[in-house]
Amino acid sequence: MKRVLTVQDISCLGKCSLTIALPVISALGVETVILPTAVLSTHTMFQNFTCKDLSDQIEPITKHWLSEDVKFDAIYTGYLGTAEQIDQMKELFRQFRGEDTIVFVDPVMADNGKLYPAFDMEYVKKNAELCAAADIIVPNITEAAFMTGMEYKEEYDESYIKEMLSKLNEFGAKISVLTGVSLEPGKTGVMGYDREADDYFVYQNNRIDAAYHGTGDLFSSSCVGEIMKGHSWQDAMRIAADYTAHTIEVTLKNPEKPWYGVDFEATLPELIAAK
Ligand code: PXL
Repeated sequence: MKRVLTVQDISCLGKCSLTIALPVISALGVETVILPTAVLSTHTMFQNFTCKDLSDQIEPITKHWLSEDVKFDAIYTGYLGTAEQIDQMKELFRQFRGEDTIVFVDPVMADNGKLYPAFDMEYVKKNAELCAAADIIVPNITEAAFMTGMEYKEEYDESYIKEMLSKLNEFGAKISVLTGVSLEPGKTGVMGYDREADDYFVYQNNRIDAAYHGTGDLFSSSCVGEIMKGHSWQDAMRIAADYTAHTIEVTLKNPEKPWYGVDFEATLPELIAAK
């Protein structure tokens, strides 16, 4: 069985980060090892959330794993709390990256043109360094605009996305993917660039007019799981994009839906069956 390490926070209530990554990747038949970076009462879109930073646990936990000679087929990082934790991740990659380990970085820090409340430009710079140490990166357009210094645009054409991908590619990851890319009215999806193959990949599905929290984590987690199942990165992105879009649709139809996250629990069987 493939084994993934995922490093992100636990938002106890909120359906994001580890409370999505653990069930989704496990459901795909992949052992999921977790390293929580912080425990929050809820994600940061709630008011008055509590937060306990766990940076001081990273070294003892990883040291123990090293003594147990633990290996990972993939390492997937998502929301991290501090610039210091990003440095800890770079060290963790060095310690646990085997010849075939895939390092997947989702530089979660911003959306809709704005940084999340906890972050500043120092954190952006650190995230760009983390992307440089990855094999696959999946920023959204806002995160990529911050990291590349390009202007954030809501209206754009393919040349803007290609320029952004080219600047991301300069960081050094093998595969750079932009999420939330809309190349036709009414559509949204991903566009990626594979440096070794010098090849672009575009996948668009119908745009649903709703912004839900945790959908980026759902996309990344299903993508990592599908890659571990043996899919190419392009097929994994397609399956993950379809699954995320369909989950938003299903959530919208639920009269009792929570405002803070999507009903991925209802659609997991579809992901497991997806080809
Ligand atoms: O879904 C991204 C995410 C993860 N974890 C925490 C968050 C957010 C987005 O705001 O607040 C704690």
